Amino acid sequence: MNSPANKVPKKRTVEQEIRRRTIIAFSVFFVCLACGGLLFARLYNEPADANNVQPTLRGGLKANEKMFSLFYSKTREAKKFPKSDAVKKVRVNGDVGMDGELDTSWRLRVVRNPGDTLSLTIDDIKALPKTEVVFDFKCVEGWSQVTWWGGVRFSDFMKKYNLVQQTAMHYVGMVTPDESYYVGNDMPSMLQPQTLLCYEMNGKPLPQNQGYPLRLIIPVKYGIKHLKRIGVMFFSNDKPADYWAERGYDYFSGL
Ligand SMILES: Nc1nc2c(c(=O)[nH]1)N[C@H]1C(S)=C(S)[C@@H](COP(=O)(O)O)O[C@H]1N2
Ligand SMILES: [Mo]
Repeated sequence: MNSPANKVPKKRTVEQEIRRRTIIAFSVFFVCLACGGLLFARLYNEPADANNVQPTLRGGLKANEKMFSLFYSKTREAKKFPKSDAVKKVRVNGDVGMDGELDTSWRLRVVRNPGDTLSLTIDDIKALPKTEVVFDFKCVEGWSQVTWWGGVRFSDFMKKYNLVQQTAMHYVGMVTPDESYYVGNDMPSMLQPQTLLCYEMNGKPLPQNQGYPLRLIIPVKYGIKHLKRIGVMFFSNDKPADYWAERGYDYFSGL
């Protein structure tokens, strides 16, 4: 049974071994190439959805989104910085829905329920307790900046205006006054303590091109979600329309 003869492996010559390994390497290479080719052909020929994204790619994005929202915790905070780290010259990026200057007729319209809209002045909002955040603002384009913002915590705002019932909804939608830029954010991210209805930057009123008189600051999300110049705010269980998600970006856009 265990005779030494059985244990001696069949010896290959060096040339045989090289040939064997070469064949394996090429086989693996061609199998991978074929798989890659098939996948590419499939994606290439697949009809795009209404937002110009192939369902397979969209599926990947959805899976990612699900994974990240599973890991999301309401208490998670974006890294904090001292005010002295905040840049003086804050980059201006994105001007959709920002045409022209706003005058004093601006109001924040909050749709408490369909057909029941609250109308608030900027002084109403400034009368609420102020919170400041200094965090690293990140844009999907690949730049980031430590910036300093002031305003009322969204969660404080919801309490003060008796909107606690609405915090049970899954999403908050926001739209610019001209309705050309719009975002949807999930409620847990909105209720996170660093999320602000923001009216100050570097301790001064927001400049026009940075969202005067009121913008969203939501540090757990990429820049695309920080809507400037809020006109209307509403609550819903379905995903509100989202400008960049419609153009193929991740709806969750979490950090
Ligand atoms: N109304 C409006 N808000 C917007 C945008 C826009 O085009 N219109 N662009 C977004 C993007 S992509 C980024 S990175 C941030 C930039 O904010 P900032 O101009 O204050 O740096 O605003 C976001 N909010
Ligand atoms: Mo951005």
